[in-house]
Amino acid sequence: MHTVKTQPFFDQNPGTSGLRKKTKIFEKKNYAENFIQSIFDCAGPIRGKVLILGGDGRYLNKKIIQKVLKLAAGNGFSKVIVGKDGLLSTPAVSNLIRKHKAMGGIILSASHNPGGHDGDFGIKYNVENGGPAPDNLMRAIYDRSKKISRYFLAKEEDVSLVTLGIQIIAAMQVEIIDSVRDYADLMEELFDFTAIRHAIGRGFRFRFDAMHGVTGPYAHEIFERRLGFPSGTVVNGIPLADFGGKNPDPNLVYAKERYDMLDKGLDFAAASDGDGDRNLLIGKGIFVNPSDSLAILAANARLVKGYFSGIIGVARSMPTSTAVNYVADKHKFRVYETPTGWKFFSNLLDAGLVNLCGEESFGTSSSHIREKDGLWAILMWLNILAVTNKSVSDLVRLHWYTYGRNYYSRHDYEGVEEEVAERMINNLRMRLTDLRKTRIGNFLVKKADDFIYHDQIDNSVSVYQGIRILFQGARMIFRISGTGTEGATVRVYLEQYEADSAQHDKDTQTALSPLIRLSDEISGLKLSLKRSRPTVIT
Ligand code: G16
Repeated sequence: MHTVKTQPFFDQNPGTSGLRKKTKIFEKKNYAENFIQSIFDCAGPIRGKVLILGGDGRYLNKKIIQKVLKLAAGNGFSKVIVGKDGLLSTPAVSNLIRKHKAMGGIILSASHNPGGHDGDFGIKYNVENGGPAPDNLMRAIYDRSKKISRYFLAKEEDVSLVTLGIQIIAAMQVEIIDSVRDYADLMEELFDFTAIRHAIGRGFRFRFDAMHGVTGPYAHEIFERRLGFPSGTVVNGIPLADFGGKNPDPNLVYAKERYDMLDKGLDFAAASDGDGDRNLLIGKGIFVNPSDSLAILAANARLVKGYFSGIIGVARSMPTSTAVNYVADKHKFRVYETPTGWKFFSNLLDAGLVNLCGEESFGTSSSHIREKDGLWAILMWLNILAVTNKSVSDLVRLHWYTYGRNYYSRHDYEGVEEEVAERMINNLRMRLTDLRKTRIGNFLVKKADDFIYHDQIDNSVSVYQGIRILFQGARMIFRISGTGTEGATVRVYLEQYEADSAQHDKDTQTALSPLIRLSDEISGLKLSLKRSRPTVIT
């Protein structure tokens, strides 16, 4: 065991989901060690505890796994459970923490951000309930990282990540496990695989794009081996350090090929991101908006084996559309509105107040773990499609007919200078009082505020969680992303409710155009950011 002297870095401030930076920053001497030791210093007594460890396979994954193992041994863990080849999806880590009653888990991933030497890297810490570390712990870790002067290390040889079984470093066990089996077993418990097999027998055609992220091995096992979809159903299934040079981001821009694929006779196509917690869903001629997906899953959950007893409550992040609220009104369950970040759902899930959660950022999941779960969402859809024998498009349209349609879109302005972005948001914040009760064009402002979240379980308060301007049946929200690694990303979320089914076939951007114009008028966004259009529209 060695105590190694170090100097603090002052930029290890975790964002929405762990510490995310350019890969090259993580290559600086002691950079990763400092942050990991800061986690260990703050996460609670370690001696004799178990840690789960894995990542999405991106560049640096294996190297940092070896560092975490030596630091874990140096800090007194009794055992670290690691996915074979250093691979574990974010949902799989959450499941393993719960299954092994581990103290927590470290996930090496920058999620949907690009990988490779010129891309991004990230370190996330999940706590004993399997969920992302709460805000107060992340703040403590950041504070610690600014003062750190030493870390504890076992100076041992690297561990082989290929051989399943137990190895020892210092006095600590390292168990290399099959990354996929436990997670695939859990999915088989929750979903009716027989019903999905019958749909395959009826000629149902499906394609899954793993985008060279971590889900490839999971998807081959679940879709092809266990469910019996033909081989070739899973594409880009080999995890690569640079995701094949593409962004492992399953939005319509980066996964356009999947959308185009639907013309080739498929019934359903889906994709997941680098670490397997996001999902993209596409049917013939239709992209399922993540907010709509949440609402549709809530409305149909009772059709699915693991959810026969129905929805207890749903939590959605504040910017996620209110589509699920219309389902809740009809089916009499409560909707909780939380800030952006999966960590805010954990308390509600632990307290048994909700069993379904979702975010506009392509994340949906249930109480089976404490993370968003890409393959879970896709299997939930497959199960519903199989038992209803309806097409994706029919299900979505029937849903809109029953509950109304929430036209919804997010406009992202990426790579903005941080100061410029902050100034724009601050200016808007200062105008909120004046905006209240004013009429702008056809829109009467019902409410204008800066979202504050009071967690009813631990009484914590989170401020500055997004500027919201609410109208009758419409909303616009402005916030700065907490996951970017280059400058700031300004996000504008736009939503317009339409009850009349004769008006449900409009193009989303066209339907939202009055609101889009108004959002610029109110915020002066394009002028202050010096941009004529968003970088990405989803
Ligand atoms: C992370 C968080 C999500 C959040 C998303 C976007 O996802 O886990 O809860 O919605 O970032 O956050 P932001 O709008 O601040 O960029 P992931 O998949 O990147 O880990």
